[in-house]
Amino acid sequence: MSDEDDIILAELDDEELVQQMFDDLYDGLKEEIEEAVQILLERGWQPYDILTKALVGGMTIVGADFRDGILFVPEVLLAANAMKGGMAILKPLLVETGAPRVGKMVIGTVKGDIHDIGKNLVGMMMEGAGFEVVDLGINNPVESYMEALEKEQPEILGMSALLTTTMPYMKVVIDTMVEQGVRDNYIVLVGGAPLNEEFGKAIGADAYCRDAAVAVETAKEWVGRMHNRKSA
Ligand code: B12
Repeated sequence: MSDEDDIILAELDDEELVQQMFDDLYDGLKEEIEEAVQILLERGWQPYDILTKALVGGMTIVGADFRDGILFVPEVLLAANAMKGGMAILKPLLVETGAPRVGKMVIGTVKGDIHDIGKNLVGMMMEGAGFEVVDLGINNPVESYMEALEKEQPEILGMSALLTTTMPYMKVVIDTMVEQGVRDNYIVLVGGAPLNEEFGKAIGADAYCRDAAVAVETAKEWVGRMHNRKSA
């Protein structure tokens, strides 16, 4: 094509390419995002840096314009789809092979909520750190969590919520765990943009994690403590 807008990604320097990825993510251009991710990998970028600097960075811009009514659901879905394309390339690279199993996590987005990008990112990073991850997907009622805990016997339960209207559902799950006498058998980690530490404490979670990197650190710390407690 001789279109003057037709940019050749491989000819951009790193900074320009990341800027272009912000634009392409904004426009929901999955193939371009995938190509750019490959280029950055070839240039020696760490998968985690591509994820956080280019993909999450771009999604932050999308998020701001969605909030301000400049973008609408269909556009954001396309952006999310483009982001997932990039994440799919990075996933096997973030998931180290042969890493000793550190623990197991069941993770899912709560009932009424279909946001899953953040949850998927946490799952990927946890796998990369050597955890086995069982992903329950989106829109999970309390029953799915309880069944999965019983069946999978993980050390950790992770819940994600992106809406102020769905985040209180995390408490429904924790209260049910308490009622059934199993709360103390698990480490409960919660996350999602509208949450904060105070909310995590108020609903009885063990920790709120603001991002996937903190989730990994927190999970390792708590699993270490749990094992020490069991062997004491
Ligand atoms: C993408 C998106 C969508 C996409 C979701 C696609 C998908 N597959 O996920 C679509 C278009 C479907 C969507 C729909 C809606 N959305 Co929306 N969406 C977003 C957006 C722009 C980005 C979210 C995202 O993916 N962020 C990137 C990831 C990487 O970040 P993250 O999710 O926060 O996750 C990180 C941390 O929070 C943490 N974390 C997350 N989960 C967990 C779990 C655990 C266990 C741990 C430890 C950590 C952790 O780690 C993650 C990685 O670092 C946000 C804006 C925003 N600022 O968040 C709005 C936003 C969340 N959406 C919003 C709204 C209102 C909606 C709709 C109701 C819109 C509508 N009118 O229909 C619907 C709701 C549908 C539903 N029932 O769930 C509002 C919520 C406002 C509120 N106060 O509740 C927001 C804040 C936008 C806004 N400002 O208005 N949305």
